Amino acid sequence: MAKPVIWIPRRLSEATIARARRDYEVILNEADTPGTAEEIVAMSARVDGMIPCHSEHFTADVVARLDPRLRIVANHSVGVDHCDLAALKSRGIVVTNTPDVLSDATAEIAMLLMLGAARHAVRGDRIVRQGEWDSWSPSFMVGKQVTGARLGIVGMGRVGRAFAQKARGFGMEIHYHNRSRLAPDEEQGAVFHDGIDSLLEVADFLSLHCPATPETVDLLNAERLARLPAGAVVVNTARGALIDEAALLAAIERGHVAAAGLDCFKVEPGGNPAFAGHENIFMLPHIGSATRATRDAMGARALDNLDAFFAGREPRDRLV
Ligand code: 8YV
Repeated sequence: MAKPVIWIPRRLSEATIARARRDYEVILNEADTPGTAEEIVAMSARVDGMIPCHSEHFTADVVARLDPRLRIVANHSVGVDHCDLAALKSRGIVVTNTPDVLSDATAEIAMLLMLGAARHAVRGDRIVRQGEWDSWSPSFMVGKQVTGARLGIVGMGRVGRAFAQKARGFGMEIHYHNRSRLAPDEEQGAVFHDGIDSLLEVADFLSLHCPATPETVDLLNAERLARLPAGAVVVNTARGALIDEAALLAAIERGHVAAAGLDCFKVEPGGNPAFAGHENIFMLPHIGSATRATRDAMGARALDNLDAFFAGREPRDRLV
């Protein structure tokens, strides 16, 4: 039987590409450029499945124009805000994602951002690197201590829980808000807040781990930022859409928020140039899941989902 044809628009890990080529007829975008709407639509007439990243946008308009040949979108991502799931469902296209396998890598980046923001990593690195480190004093670059502080987590899914686990190693007092309260064995002593406002009031450090949906856009707005304790640190490894960036900038500029660690932005790639002048904003270019082991695991999970689908089984991570 002929192998199904799949499109891989981005350069996934070598192990992923090798396994894909073994089991499928692969069309790979060697240029590794984000798939445009026109490319997605054109490819849909040539392939049975796709393994897109969050850089390929399946908007309602794109989905309406897809060729009926395309039967499955097996995302290489846990977040699916780049996909109009309702539109894909109405076209009968199966959609999967890659949960679990990226939780630790993303939690590591949240930890890096939290520590780096709290302890002046940007300025410290710059002055040493640029030869501007010409004095030292006990009052020099004094930061905010993480150990023992209160950590507020918004979204206690897999990544939120992985981050909480790492933060326990720093003796942090964990508070969280989630749609539903976790079971005690998952909570592990974390304090549940059934509303976000009471969580914000105790969050010396606040880390966002919820998906971007129409309900969570600008979740962290001016009013909510004002609820944080003075000198709080904000961390975002989830999606840029969750933060009103102008409000965050204003809170940083007036010192109410002491620092921020951001791996995602409203505009990607690129980020927010207005943040660049503030060394207490520690920024990374959306690399939460970018470790070799995790990229291999994400690729394997996406291929497992495709394999199940083409074998007539239910893909493990089917969303619609
Ligand atoms: C990925 C992500 O790097 O999985 C997600 O939702 O945001 C990132 O970890 C990216 O989506 C890879 O396709």
